[in-house]
Amino acid sequence: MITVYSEQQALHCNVQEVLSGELIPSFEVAERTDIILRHINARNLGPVIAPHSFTPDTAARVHTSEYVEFLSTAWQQWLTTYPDSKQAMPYCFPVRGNRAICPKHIEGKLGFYSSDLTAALVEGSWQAIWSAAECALTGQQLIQQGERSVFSLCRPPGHHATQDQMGGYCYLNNVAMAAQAYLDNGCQRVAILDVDYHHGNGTQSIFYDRSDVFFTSVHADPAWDYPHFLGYADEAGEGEGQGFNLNLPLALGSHWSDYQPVLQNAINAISNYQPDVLLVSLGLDSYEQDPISFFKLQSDDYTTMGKIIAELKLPTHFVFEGGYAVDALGRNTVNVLEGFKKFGA
Ligand code: Q9C
Ligand code: ZN
Repeated sequence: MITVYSEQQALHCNVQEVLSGELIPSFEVAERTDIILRHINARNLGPVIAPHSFTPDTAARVHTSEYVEFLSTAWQQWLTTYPDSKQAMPYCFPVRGNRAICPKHIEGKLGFYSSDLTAALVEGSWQAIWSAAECALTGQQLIQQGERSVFSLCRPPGHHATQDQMGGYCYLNNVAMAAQAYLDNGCQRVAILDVDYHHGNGTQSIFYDRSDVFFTSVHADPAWDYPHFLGYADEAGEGEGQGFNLNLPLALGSHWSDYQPVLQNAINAISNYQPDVLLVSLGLDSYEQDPISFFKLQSDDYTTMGKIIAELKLPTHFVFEGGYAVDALGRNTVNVLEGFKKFGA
């Protein structure tokens, strides 16, 4: 299996987040992809290649062009206002009863284009964000050229990013950009399976009123964990998209024995949809030792997860999302990919 990875992604570093009332170093660190690369090489998963170049207008297929323009220029705008600052972070948001007008001041713009205080921008962020998108889009090209499976080792992750909001460590929605690119290049139907511990609220909202992308997600009950305001079981899609969104929330504390039958429901729904290609939002934060999450999956369970996904016998494009137990992240990620490779085909 080919892995697509860019060293530029490490330029998004030394970021802080607000967690439990404190400003702390972000759990979303560059070491996450380093350890995965080490395991990919040690276990001979396959070649690791750099992404091809794409122009930012590709992002405007799923994001607003104003948001993409903002992301690419926000750091410079922030520095003009706060010359010695190391990090741009929002503090004020357009909430219930507010106007949907983008302010002129950078501080207002940051809030307008954010959903929370866990997606700060630093000097190298845009280069990393765009490189991650290129990793996803290069994976899409490889699959459409005939590869049966590809791993886009994207960082920062993407599934919490909506049409025009960053949040949850996410800026551009890598998996959504890839899904749109499949459709723009001849596919009729794309399925997205999101196994990150957190609901993929950004991906869901981007495709919520469409039938050409089927989104299904197994995640922590939003009544009890992030992203808090989306991810309930009754969100089934709207308009044309009615019936093409399937949320499968699980209680905090769920083990593989709880997870596996629900994952199988998602797999059956994907099979019925008969997509041309399967995208997997591959988050490993369902692991028992994850520092910010509350499922109880063990390392061997990820091998089984890969095997279950392989049973669909679809061209499969894995896109990396969350997972913060850094020491085990390489093992767990490659377990999924190896499980897919060994038991699939
Ligand atoms: N107490 C991804 O996994 N903080 N993002 C939640 C809950 C934000 C996770 C804190 C977690 C974002 C891609
Ligand atoms: Zn997550």
